[in-house]
Amino acid sequence: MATAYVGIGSNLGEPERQIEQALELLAAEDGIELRAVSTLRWTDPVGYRDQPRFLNGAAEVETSLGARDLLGRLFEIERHLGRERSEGPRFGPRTIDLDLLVYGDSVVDEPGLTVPHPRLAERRFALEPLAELAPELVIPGAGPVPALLAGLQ
Ligand code: PH2
Ligand code: MG
Ligand code: MG
Repeated sequence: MATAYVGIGSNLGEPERQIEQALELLAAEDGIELRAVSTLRWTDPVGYRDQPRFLNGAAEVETSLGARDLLGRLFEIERHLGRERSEGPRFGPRTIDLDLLVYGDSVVDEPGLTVPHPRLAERRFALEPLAELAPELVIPGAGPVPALLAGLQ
């Protein structure tokens, strides 16, 4: 079993509803136990500015799946909830985004799988929910969450 953290975001359609559905689907997956969900917060878009604000949060899961299988389930849930990957700008608007932020103490950088998430350390909208769920968490290869947050301007 591994403890993993999933970043959650939505800024199209009905974000509260899509996030609620995503969490229900995640909890229903074989091999995934939903342990905790952070509060959700509205955040200014990062990376591509001309889009609606995001509703962001994070979830802690306990899983018997490997990182790649867990990521595959996250993609399936995104698809199920109407996420279209082929359209729109990079970092653009999305109905639902489930990102594998951290998988145990794994550091992996392979085609199709990078953990910890490559942009986690620079994203307040992902670090703040993580800090709420696991204030002691050390991001493998990057450092403690509070130190990463303190390093952001
Ligand atoms: N996700 C992005 C790009 N920019 N900005 C905020 N505030 N929240 C997000 O979840 C987000 C973003 C790409 O995944
Ligand atoms: Mg994302
Ligand atoms: Mg994503």
